[in-house]
Amino acid sequence: MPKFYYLNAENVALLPKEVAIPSYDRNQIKTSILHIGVSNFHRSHQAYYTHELIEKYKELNYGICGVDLLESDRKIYSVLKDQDGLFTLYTKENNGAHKAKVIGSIVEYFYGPENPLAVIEKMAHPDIEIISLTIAEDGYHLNEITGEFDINHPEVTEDIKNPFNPKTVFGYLTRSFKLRKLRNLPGCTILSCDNIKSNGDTMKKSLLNYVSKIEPDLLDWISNNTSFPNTMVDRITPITHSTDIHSLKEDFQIDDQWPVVSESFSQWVIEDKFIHPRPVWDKVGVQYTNNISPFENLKLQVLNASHTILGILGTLHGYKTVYETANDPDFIRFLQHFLDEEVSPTLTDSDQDTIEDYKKNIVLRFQNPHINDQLTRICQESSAKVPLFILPTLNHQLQHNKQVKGAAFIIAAWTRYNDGVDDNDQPYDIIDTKSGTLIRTAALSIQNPMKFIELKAIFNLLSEDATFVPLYLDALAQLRTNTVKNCIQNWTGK
Ligand code: CS2
Repeated sequence: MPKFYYLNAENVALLPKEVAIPSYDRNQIKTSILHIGVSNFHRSHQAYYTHELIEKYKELNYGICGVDLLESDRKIYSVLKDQDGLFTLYTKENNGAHKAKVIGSIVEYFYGPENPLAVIEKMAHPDIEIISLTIAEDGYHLNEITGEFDINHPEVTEDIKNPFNPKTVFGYLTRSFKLRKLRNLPGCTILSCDNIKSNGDTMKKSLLNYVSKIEPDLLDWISNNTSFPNTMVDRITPITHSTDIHSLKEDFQIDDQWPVVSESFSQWVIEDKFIHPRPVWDKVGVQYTNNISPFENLKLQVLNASHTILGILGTLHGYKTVYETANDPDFIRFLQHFLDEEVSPTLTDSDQDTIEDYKKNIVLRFQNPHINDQLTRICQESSAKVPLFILPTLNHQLQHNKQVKGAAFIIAAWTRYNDGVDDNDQPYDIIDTKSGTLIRTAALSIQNPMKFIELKAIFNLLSEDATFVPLYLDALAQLRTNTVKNCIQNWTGK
């Protein structure tokens, strides 16, 4: 008997009993969801919920067709091809309990760079009722200040010039909608699953802006035949480590080239506006709502903001994981202080008990010692995350003449983070589309401390705010002469 089984359709039934495997016949599934961006997060979240729906309620009409559009996605393309779309979801709880479940909901896969026309045809196929997206914060090409679509982004202008060979999701959607219209087919629901406030509305606005430049005749069709529900998505999903691949073999006899690890917690709230009857995802834990805003605000301004803060501060200290940082009382004290004093007052659409429970719960989730969530993942693309997760709180507090000392410290720490060297003089990589500007400007701010916040493309007019500036300058001066740990100890009065 082999010690482990290579994961594919043929071998899945041979796996040991402890592994949950699909009990449904995957050949009977009709594909009605097309998902763009088959990331780890998509696999631990939307693909998981859809698998549960098929598994528990035999809803065979909800298969997923995975699609990737980026050159950098070649690996997932080849893994899913080799494994017949199957992969393992490896969940790990705080107490060490862990489970392996083979997810079977991705029944087809297309790779854009290899055959863009096939992707466009599939997106226009009448069976596809939902096109869902995880294209990450920077995939929306938003201008950080205005929050509006950046029509001059180089990738967008390329697609405008080459509409038949698109690279961006905007180019692909436009071509496929054009086909649907020409063929008199129904439209579909576009379901954004990214951590952006009003992600559906944002996608709609951006797409309409793009379409107005390239296919203005399509605008009415889109308005009448598509919908863009806003969603709140949540499940901490780190990158997969070779140790995870190894322990799945050891503990469960599964040889999976790219399993997905996640916490057991998961949440998905979706605005109830679908073009076709909505999937009954609510049977497997999804919440449909007509008021998404409180859910979005809690998630983005509390959880994602806290991640960004621990990511920046922890990296400066020399920590590598969320878990280490969240188990250090100094860092948690700083975080809690910021959440209590500066974030909670902005969450006017949630009641106090809900906010308090939420804050407690995220800290427990961050402290899970079995989720090896690297700070590099958290800090990646901070230039898109800080404006989404930290600046709304800061701006709200400033507008209401309320406390911004914590937010000023966080922005100063982000400036110091872009020096690229931690408090032990160890260098780290800054992985960001804007890394050149960030690193250069952080260096200039050693001589002229105002320089970094004068990056108007990120901070808008913050460098002119008389309340914020002195707090920021003071925090930056401290961070440049002292370790982050000492600074937060002083800061929280310890
Ligand atoms: C993280 C998220 O890097 C980040 O922005 O905060 O990926 C986070 O892990 C997920 O939103 C959790 O649901």
